Amino acid sequence: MELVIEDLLKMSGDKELVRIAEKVLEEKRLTEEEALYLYRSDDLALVGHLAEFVNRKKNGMNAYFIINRQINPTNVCVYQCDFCAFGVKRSDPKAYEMEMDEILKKVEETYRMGGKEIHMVGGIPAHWDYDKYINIVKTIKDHFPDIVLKAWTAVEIHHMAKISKKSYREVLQELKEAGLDALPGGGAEIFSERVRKIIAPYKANAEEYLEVHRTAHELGIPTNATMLYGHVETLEERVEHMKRIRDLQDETGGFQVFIPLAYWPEGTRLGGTRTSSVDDLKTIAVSRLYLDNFDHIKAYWVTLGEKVAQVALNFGADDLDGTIEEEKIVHSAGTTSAYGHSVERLVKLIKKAGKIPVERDTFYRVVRVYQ
Ligand code: V47
Ligand code: SF4
Repeated sequence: MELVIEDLLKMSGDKELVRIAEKVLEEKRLTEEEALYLYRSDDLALVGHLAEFVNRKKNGMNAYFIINRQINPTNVCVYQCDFCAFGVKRSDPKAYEMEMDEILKKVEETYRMGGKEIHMVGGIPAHWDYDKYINIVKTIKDHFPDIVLKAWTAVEIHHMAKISKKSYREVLQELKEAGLDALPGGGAEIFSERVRKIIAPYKANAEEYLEVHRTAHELGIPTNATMLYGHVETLEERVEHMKRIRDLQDETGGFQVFIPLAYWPEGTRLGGTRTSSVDDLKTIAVSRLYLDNFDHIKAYWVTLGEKVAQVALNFGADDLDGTIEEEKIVHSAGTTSAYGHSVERLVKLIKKAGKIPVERDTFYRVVRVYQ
């Protein structure tokens, strides 16, 4: 790998790119300007090789996946973010709310299949009270104490704090006592105030998102971080977003994985076009290179598509997420990926990428290696 990078460096006529590459090889931290330079570079092969070089130092040839299920208990949402085709008003014919029995049935199916994780997030319905969120967590964990519950985004936690007049700490502590194990990374979008005003003016802002995650880390609840890219943001705003996440990770070390989410425009009020594969791969690579304090970068197959996600495993990513079963959020916005994948399919995707498939749990502990 180093030999290939050396050849690519020799062929590159770009002195600044070569300087940054040498910095990466010496394991030095990149500045925001350098991350931006990599983003703007046309030398996708070199940027990708550098990211993969760093990834292999951290994860060897392992590529992770998990047997999990996404459950979205409701799509009713007061916020109506312009990039989202999932959240609808309560009066919308597409609006739904799951009963507790339905949620438990889905958890049970996953549990019987050997599933390790339930990833549960939804819209923000104005008529749900605080106890409802706590009860959903408690009921799932009372019935299935072994399943790991990664539930409610920072946006939902912020909302719970608002309606219950409790602090983030109190809400997270009560959820933890009810059985919550981890927080997913959703709701981050892009932290820039300019962008948030356009795409998501009403929900928790950057400071609130980061404060929820900081508090969760302090309480020993691990969390994930995301970035929704490819809509109205600039490359500078993407790097600024990653900087705020890297800074918090320096402070707490509580993030497990960074997940770039490619924007899908269909059926959204914001509209726009899909990201290119080059942009997707560069975003994976730059996040691997810039976020030197993250062990894991997820190539989320739902937004990237199976093929780009598979290639991303050679551009710095080491995780595909999981079997998922029934993804609804990005499917509402037109993704052409499957709703879920079998273990066999994920194992094959990873093997064909030249990597070793490793089934993991939510905390990246190894469950099974598929040699
Ligand atoms: O916050 C909404 C995104 C997120 C669209 O933590 C869209 O392991 C693309 O965060 N096009 C929720 N994306 C999903 C999420 C997630 C997914 C997988 C794993 C984890 C994890 C977290 O979905 C939202 C938003 O950023 N989203 N609309 C759209 N039109
Ligand atoms: Fe609601 Fe989340 Fe969709 Fe925004 S992104 S409308 S908060 S479901």
